[in-house]
Amino acid sequence: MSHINNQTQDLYSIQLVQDLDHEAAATVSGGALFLSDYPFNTGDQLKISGKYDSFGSFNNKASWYEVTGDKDWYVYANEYRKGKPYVLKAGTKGNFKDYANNNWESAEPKPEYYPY
Ligand SMILES: [Ca+2]
Ligand SMILES: [Ca+2]
Repeated sequence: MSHINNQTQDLYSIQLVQDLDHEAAATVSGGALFLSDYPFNTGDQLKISGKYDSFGSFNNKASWYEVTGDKDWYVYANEYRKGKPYVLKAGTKGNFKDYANNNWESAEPKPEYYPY
């Protein structure tokens, strides 16, 4: 009985360590993508630090962005990162215009190797 309990605790510990590693890795390599509803970082804001299948109520709202950290980000005009990604370069910020304005619905840090 005590053997089973120990095993359960071990598995839990392992899971916890993996989660921490995951988060630490994302922080180091990904930075973050900041979005706001109105130009010049005004209105509702959304901070993204990993893969997003959908911005939810923030879909088709972003009119401004800032990329912190040293990784580029991909944003998509559809949910679930479908279609062609639009690249937001590391260290840049600005207002979205025309097609890019009020269109983004999902995002991810640019993968190391992308099949495009
Ligand atoms: Ca907007
Ligand atoms: Ca859209």
